[in-house]
Amino acid sequence: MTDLLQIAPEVSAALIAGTPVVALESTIISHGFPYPANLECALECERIAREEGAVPATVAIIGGVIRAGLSRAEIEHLATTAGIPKASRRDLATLVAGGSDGATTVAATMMVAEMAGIRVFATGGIGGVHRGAEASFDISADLEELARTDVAVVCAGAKSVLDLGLTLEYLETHGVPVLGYGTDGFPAFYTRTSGFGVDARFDSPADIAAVLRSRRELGISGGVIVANPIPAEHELSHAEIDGVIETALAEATEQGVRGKEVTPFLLGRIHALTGGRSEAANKELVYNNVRLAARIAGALSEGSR
Ligand code: PSU
Ligand code: MN
Repeated sequence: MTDLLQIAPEVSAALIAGTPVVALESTIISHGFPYPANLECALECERIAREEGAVPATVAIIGGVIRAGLSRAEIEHLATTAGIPKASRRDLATLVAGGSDGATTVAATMMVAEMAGIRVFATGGIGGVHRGAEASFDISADLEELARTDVAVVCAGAKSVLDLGLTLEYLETHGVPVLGYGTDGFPAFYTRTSGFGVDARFDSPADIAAVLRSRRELGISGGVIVANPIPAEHELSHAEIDGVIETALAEATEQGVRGKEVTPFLLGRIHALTGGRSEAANKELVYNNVRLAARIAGALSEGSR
């Protein structure tokens, strides 16, 4: 496995020393934002993790090698190269065997984080059950991964392009706790509320770390969602975003967009239709998640010393 998974020396040193590490995904770089916002976001995430005392481990596949921890040149490569495959669980081995690059989704990044021994991962929003899934069967592999893989995912909830009610039902069925950070409500990415609740509320990173520690002591495996609402000053209004999402969904149906293209298509259309306002909000919520993830990783490493 060591030849196929390369952990950057700085990441591996931190893991051995038990100091904080935060995993970051790369689908958000190659498919979540246009250039140059993607590069700016990826570099700023790494900077914030460091500022908070954690080593960032951006995950991707580079030339058929799974990597945890990238150089600046490699991040630039992911941000500027067109057509880097979106890599979820089903794609990992194919891309490795083919010597390809791949931009890892939440699902694939969780897998790599677990392989590397990284316990906390920050992203923007998770994939979920799509609206109309009763006909399309479009349920993100992120949910299945959350059911099985032992990593805490700090996110701003999920976009309402998804059916958030069904997404939460799916998580409940699979035993994935949804922990609200400073909130009783499940956030809807651009907005702080969705009308749905969380399973439990916590107001400090140490309290979330305590839950992760208890799970480990009890031998409970699988993922945990830490739902961290977008900061109020960057929130969009429900009125603004709901209309845009309806338009983007209608366009996707009209154009027959399917499979792994659905989520990137919707993100691209939302960014275009809001004239960059959603892009700015998207960046800010990701930064907010990286900050919290670093603090949770810090609290975990405090407790293990
Ligand atoms: N949601 C976002 N931004 C993203 C994604 C989801 O708001 O960039 C990406 C994540 O990498 C997530 C993936 O894991 O899309 C889910 O894709 P799918 O719905 O095809 O499983
Ligand atoms: Mn899908």
